[in-house]
Amino acid sequence: VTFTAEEEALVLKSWAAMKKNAGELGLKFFLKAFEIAPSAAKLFPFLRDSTVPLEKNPKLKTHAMSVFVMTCESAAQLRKAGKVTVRDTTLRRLGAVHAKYGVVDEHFDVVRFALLETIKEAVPEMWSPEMKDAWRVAYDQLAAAIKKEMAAPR
Ligand code: HEM
Ligand code: ISQ
Repeated sequence: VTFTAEEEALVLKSWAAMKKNAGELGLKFFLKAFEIAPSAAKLFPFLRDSTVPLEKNPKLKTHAMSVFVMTCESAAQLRKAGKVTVRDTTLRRLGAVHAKYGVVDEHFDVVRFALLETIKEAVPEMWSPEMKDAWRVAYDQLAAAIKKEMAAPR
């Protein structure tokens, strides 16, 4: 896919504005995803086995942030190489982890919707159709790479 410097900049500037509130952002992101697909929460072992309330879960912020960070990296890779260039070993691990926990295609749509909504609410003053599209493409390309790895015979 073609991904321009302008599209990359839209992703990176909104992330720069958001990451100061990483904790709150991470919680919102999870809550949105689980509001749409409550059953998806059960896929996360650290939530399923947890006795503390969601907002106090120490793993939540780091987990949610990795989706944001990887999507930003995806944007940079798409601009430079025209494709996602996550390291092979990282991709293998991501494919294996998501396959193991029973993640399916529909879950990726739920997470994309939650991601875009979270960003829209975090930076309403910057939000635009162009920004939404840039995040969507970066996420979809990354998701496609993970899904492909999930389906690969090992
Ligand atoms: C774990 C990223 C989509 C559910 C992870 C990890 C990362 C990650 C970095 C940690 C892997 C590790 O332990 O090495 C992403 C990205 C996604 C994505 C970038 C989309 C582009 C999804 C979707 C679901 C999901 C759609 C389903 C709702 C999980 C679960 C784990 C996980 C259940 C395991 C958590 C644990 O080990 O405690 N993901 N993920 N992910 N992800 Fe995702
Ligand atoms: C997918 N994988 C890891 C962490 C996540 C946090 C929120 C929503 C989706 C996720």
